[in-house]
Amino acid sequence: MTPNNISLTRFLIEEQRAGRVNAELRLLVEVVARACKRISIAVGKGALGGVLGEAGGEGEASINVQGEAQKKLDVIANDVLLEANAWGGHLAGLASEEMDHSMPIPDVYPRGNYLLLFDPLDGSSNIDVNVSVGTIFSVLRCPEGVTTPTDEDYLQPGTEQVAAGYCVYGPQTTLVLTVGHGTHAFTLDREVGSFLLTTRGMRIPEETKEFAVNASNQRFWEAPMQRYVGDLLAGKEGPRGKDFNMRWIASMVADVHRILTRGGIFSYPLDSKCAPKGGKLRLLYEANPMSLLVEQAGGAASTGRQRMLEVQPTGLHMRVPVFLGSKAEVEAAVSYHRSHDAGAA
Ligand code: AHM
Ligand code: MG
Repeated sequence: MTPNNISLTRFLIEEQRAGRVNAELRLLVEVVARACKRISIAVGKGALGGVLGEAGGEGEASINVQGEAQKKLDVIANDVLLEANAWGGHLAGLASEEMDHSMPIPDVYPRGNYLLLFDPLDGSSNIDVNVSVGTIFSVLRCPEGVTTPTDEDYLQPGTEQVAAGYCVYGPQTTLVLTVGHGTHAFTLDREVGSFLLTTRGMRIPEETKEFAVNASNQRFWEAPMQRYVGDLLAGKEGPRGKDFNMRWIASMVADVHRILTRGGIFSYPLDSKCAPKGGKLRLLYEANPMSLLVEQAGGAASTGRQRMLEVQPTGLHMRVPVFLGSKAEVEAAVSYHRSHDAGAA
């Protein structure tokens, strides 16, 4: 039950009255939320909708700009978001994890002042096994005087985001949103078809006893990460003096949703396999929007060496190491990197 029956629409109108969003940004968020409802329906149909498996014809997998085989639902979710956002007049352009380059809004439609970036279906390796996946999005201002934005116009640090969010398609479909004034969760009422506010002002506990990492990469990690996780695993008897629990869903959206709900630290560190690319996760489509949501809920986000939101992007598909979640634990992970680097220097 929602305490006040506040729909996303009403929430945004109240934010607009309070001067925290303008009409254009309100429309933008509503359009993204509507697209997420459509994606949620497609994900929910699974095998019945013929949407499972890889995109492309028999024997010819469709490969995206990341060099990864696309799932059918990756392509469907991308198309839904492109189609929904093209015509409303609120955007100047869009960029997607699934597309080589950004796309200006077609000339036939009016262009607005915002840029929308998204990972249409994050964690898509989980689709076929019926585990939660999600959509992540980030909103930037189109630079002053630019009418036809190109890739360079999207290379803004995360501090410039005016809104960010994700929608997790799990047992419930939940949209988590920030417009820079707290992080709020809305659950999809499937009978009514609208998102209802279920948590206003999410807060991540500062301390935690839970960490998330793909431990199968352990032998490829850098020395400070080896030491950090070694100390977590040593538990009560080790230098941290407490036992830690571990969780790894392999869907960033689902792992971050757990952390926003009950605390924890999420990490995808640098390892020798992903080092040539800079990391595994993408700065603009994954790390930045999640970092803004986490900071707005009282948590912290870092590459291990720098506050995530201050990283200057050098490319649309730039990758970074990621540590985010409960503030004290992120600071602990950062301190292992700091002392390692100081020793090395
Ligand atoms: P994707 O955008 O191609 O789905 O990849 C991102 C996902 C994250 O959701 C998740 O945290 C990570 O990749 C899982 O990686 P791994 O399979 O190495 O554990
Ligand atoms: Mg992703």
